[in-house]
Amino acid sequence: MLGRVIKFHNSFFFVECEDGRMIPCSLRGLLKRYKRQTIVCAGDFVEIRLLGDGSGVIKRVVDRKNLMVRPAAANVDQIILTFAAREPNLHPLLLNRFLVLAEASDVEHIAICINKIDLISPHTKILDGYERLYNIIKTSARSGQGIEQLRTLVADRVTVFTGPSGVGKSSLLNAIDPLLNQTVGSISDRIRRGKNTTRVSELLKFSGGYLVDTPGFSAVELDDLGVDERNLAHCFPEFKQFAAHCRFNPCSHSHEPDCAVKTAVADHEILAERYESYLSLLKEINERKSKYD
Ligand SMILES: Nc1nc2c(ncn2[C@@H]2O[C@H](COP(=O)(O)OP(=O)(O)OP(=O)(O)O)[C@@H](O)[C@H]2O)c(=O)[nH]1
Ligand SMILES: [Mg+2]
Ligand SMILES: [Zn+2]
Repeated sequence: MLGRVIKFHNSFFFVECEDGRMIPCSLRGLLKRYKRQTIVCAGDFVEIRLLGDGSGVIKRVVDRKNLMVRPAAANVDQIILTFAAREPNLHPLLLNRFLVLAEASDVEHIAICINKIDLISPHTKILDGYERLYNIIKTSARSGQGIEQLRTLVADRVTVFTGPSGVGKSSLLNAIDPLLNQTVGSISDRIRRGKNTTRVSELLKFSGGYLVDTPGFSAVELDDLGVDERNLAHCFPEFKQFAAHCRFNPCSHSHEPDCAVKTAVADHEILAERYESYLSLLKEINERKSKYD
């Protein structure tokens, strides 16, 4: 029988089957040997065998369209990168780091959601210039602003909400559909426990698709996710049309002469802030590399 892994909980993978049943499944011995959770993760399509006691065994994982490593989720259609306008403040370098992670995961649709828009004045400019690069939605889980737009965007897709802790991902899911009932944490809860409010990734049914709430995280090493000095530039889609005209190939767009990307930055065709984030991430990757070489 075929089904889709909805969540991992109490050492069982919960598989939603074609007939609508939810079957707790364990891994077959062969798969278990790998002992790595990404062998099977939320979003995977799997073939299962039913056992007499109502549980099942996962026999095979169907080839994935894509795999997000952090948080682990497979066959994702869309990432909505969520930040807060304030509390916590929005840092462009952190935003660009998350964008690189999103670009590296091979997911077709990437959007940016700026939540807690109720905390700033309507005239405050935020992510000026980014609207040419990504779809940006301004929301408030508190006032309801932008929520209808979010509902439209997530219909019929598997959408993963990522972003730092405390920006309001769980609150947004509840605003989209109160029945989803995700736990929302106050900042003080979070400091007291030193942990995220949301702990596990789970696919939640909504409007022909699924929403995935995820625990916020801050720092991830880019090279752990396979982003190195050669492919970092590919995670900045707006560099592409210029990179073809650099004198050197490959060009790291940092120290080389006649670099068309640097020219585009000087001509304001590429946002200076994006290029600065690129250089910081490149430096970080190279420093880590020389440390381990
Ligand atoms: N003012 C305001 N506060 C909000 C808004 N959305 C969420 N909050 C508050 O922000 C805090 C964190 O919200 P959560 O939804 O738990 O944040 P999260 O991103 O899910 O956090 P993690 O699960 O730890 O990753 C809570 O106190 C919410 O009430 C909003 O639109 N405006
Ligand atoms: Mg949460
Ligand atoms: Zn270049």
